[in-house]
Amino acid sequence: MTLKLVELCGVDPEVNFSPFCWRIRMALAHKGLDYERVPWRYNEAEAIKAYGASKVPVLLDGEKAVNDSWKIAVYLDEKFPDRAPLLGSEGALGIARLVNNWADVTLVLPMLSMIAADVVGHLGPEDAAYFRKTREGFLGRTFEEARDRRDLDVLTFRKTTLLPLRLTLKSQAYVGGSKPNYGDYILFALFQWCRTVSPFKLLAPDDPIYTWRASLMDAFDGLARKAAGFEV
Ligand SMILES: N[C@@H](CCC(=O)N[C@@H](CS)C(=O)NCC(=O)O)C(=O)O
Repeated sequence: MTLKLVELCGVDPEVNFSPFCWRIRMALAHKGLDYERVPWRYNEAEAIKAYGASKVPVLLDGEKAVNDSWKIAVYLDEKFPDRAPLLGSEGALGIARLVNNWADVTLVLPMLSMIAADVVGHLGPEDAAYFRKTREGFLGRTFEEARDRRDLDVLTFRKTTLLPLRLTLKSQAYVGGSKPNYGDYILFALFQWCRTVSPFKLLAPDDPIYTWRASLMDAFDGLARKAAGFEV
């Protein structure tokens, strides 16, 4: 039975601009699993209700539906134990959970603030209105206000917010050590989300994080690099 991944897209189904969906695209590639991509847009809430979901990604495995990217990653390791582990030992899973929470609590919002204005042009009118209303609520400012301050915001983001990742990559090639694991995909997916919809340069080329991102863009035969997006 072919796996299916319900994933967020713009008017163009190739524009997949969800950090959470990109985590799972990288995870499925890591495990070498084939799957069918099912495009989903914000105005199709009904379509995923049947799976007990209000957000994507949703992974469909025959009759079973798994939603929430973290739960999907854990499910993939449990269901396909003979394929390359995403999380590995109990200890690795515990640390990856910390990375997942760090990403969601500390990184998503500042990144959204810097790229939100660029998302709107990729959406149909109904989704654009919904996206603006909900995300301006999260940000506490309009997209235009956010865009106007992003050249300053990015300096703090690079220097301070990303420092834990930079320090880690100074000692090891990947979050997973010598090879990438799900910890890398959690964080990489955030950068891939941004480059899918925005030409804004979140990283300076002399940053070890830039090199790490480039390496993951090339992984799996350039899955992420070949996807719709900007050169950043
Ligand atoms: N914790 C969830 C978050 C998923 C999430 O927020 N997905 C967004 C797309 S990036 C969504 O589906 N939002 C629907 C909406 O805002 O109505 C996960 O890791 O999968």
